[in-house]
Amino acid sequence: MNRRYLKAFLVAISVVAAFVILHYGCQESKDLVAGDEAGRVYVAPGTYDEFYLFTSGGFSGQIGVYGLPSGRMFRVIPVFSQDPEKAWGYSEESKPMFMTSHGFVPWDDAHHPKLSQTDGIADGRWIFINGNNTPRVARVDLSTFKTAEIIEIPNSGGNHGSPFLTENTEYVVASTRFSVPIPNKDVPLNSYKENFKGTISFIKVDKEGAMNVEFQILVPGFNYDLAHGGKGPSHGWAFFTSYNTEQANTLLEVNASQNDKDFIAAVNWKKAEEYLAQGKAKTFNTSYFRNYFDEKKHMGISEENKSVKVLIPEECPGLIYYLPTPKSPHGVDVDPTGEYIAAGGKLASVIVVHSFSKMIKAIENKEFETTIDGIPVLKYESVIGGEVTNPGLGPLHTEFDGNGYGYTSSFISSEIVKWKIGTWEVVDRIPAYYSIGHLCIPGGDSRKPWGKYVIALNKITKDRYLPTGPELTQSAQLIDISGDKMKLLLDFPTIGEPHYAQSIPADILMKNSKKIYPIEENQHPYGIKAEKETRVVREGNVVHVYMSTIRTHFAPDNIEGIKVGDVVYFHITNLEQDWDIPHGFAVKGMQNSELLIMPGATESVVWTPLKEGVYPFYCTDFCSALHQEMSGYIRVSTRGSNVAITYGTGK
Ligand code: RUQ
Ligand code: CUA
Repeated sequence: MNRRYLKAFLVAISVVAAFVILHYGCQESKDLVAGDEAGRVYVAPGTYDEFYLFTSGGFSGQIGVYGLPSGRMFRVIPVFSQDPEKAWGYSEESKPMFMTSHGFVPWDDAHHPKLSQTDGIADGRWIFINGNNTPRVARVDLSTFKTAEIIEIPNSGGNHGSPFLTENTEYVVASTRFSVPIPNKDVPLNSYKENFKGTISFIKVDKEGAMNVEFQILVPGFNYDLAHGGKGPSHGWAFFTSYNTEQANTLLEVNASQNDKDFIAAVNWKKAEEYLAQGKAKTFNTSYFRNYFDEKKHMGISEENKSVKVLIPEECPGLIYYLPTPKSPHGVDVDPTGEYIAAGGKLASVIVVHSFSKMIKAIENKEFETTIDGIPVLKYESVIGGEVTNPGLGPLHTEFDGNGYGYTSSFISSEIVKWKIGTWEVVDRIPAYYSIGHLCIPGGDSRKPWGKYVIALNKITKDRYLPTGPELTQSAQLIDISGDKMKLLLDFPTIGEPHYAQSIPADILMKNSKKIYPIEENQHPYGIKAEKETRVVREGNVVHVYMSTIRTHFAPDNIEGIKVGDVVYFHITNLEQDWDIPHGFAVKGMQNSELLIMPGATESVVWTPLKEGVYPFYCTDFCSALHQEMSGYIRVSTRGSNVAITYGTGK
């Protein structure tokens, strides 16, 4: 072999070797790194050491996914807000998920993630979360970590008390934060007392997870704040806090803090089902959207609903009762046995714990103080199970450890207070840095808490982190609760403002995690199954590009014949069938986000070129050694040009 050939041969060999090492070697180490990053310690089922933590993004509208005990963030799941990283709300397929009766609403304020449950225990199928501002509930599929459905709530002025569940995820419940005229109409604001009403909604969830607003209950015009479903003996009931029973419509900080007690509404939803079956519900005309993502078509689908069934308490005795509760209550939390219902009175000096069995007796004995709009108000002394004294200032939320203790967050005194169920004595307290809102124990609102940790979800961090301009990070704190004394283990920052969070053993979710979308199941109307099906089709001034990606090229990667003002749809199918090999797509000057297409999926993005010229496009996800080569060109000609459509790769 002469030297020139030898050299060429060696170069060829090393290119191939480098390709093989980078291409496959890289993938291997990527898997390893992913394992390390999770701080993963494999444990036998039942003895859980590792958890997922799902935090609400608050004003970011999304869900943050963290590992525990590391506190490291793995992912942001886009829900109510557009996310250009994942083209959520930018791709043609995801846009329908943002449809509401107010049009396309690309943001919301998300407060309460809630894991689906079976027999009162988190089962790992889905996580629900509320949109507080434009009343909505979303369902995220935990096999894909992707938003699968968003349903709007009609006749609601804001969806804070949501999305809490009944024991077997029969219903997601929701209550209106702000009362409004129902149906909504143009009235003077000072006609609040006569015109404004609240609603409590029960959203049915079917086996596949599909949601439907089954019925609503029309309630007095208070502010409804939080909720929880009953469990065990109290299964069949759901509990909702209210404040502003003064019915003020201005300067609520003063005017809604007058009454000594507001109410927890206890709703007997089994009774509601009977009334529905008897045809007692009124049909209200309204408009609300249900949007769901079809995993086979890879397509969001939007439907408008035009009516909802409404029950009126006056016509439905036994449907709903009020439990007097001091003072502007916020959280309402049911203990693992289902007997105790703890209320966090923002301005109260005690944590009030109602007894479910006493409530049932009081109802049987008609121990009523009064009746409001057909809703009997039970006597406080008749329903009270106990009071935790000295709970700190501003008690908000309670979670349980399954060993007989409640843990309550106190916002003003910025601490977690641990108390014993039954004796109501405070046994421990730990400061939170700073201004704790919600708190979360893995399974801590279920029938079987996993315990081990409590996570404090803090509003303010002051001096705990490096400054980042006018706004500082929000944070969570991990606290060990396995011993008698709570022990602070770790601070970690969170995305957006964490309101509530939910946590579940990692093993339960890991085994269901989806790795790819099988290409043979891809039913996207613009999807393709193989590279030979790629094509560019002109229909007037609309151009459909059926494109494929696979390491490491696009097909087609050269396109000519596009004209200024064309509406160009890129429908890109990722033909990969390997885990964790998405490809990205971005065009210079495209007035849109990138696409990030999962293995086996099809996604579309629309572009209207405004100027003639040549436009590069490329893959945005570093997918392999030759990722930088994964690119192409589009030639855009003037509107009147007669350049024909041509396309290809490697021609
Ligand atoms: S809230 S900090 Cu929006 Cu659940 Cu209580
Ligand atoms: Cu495909 Cu980078």
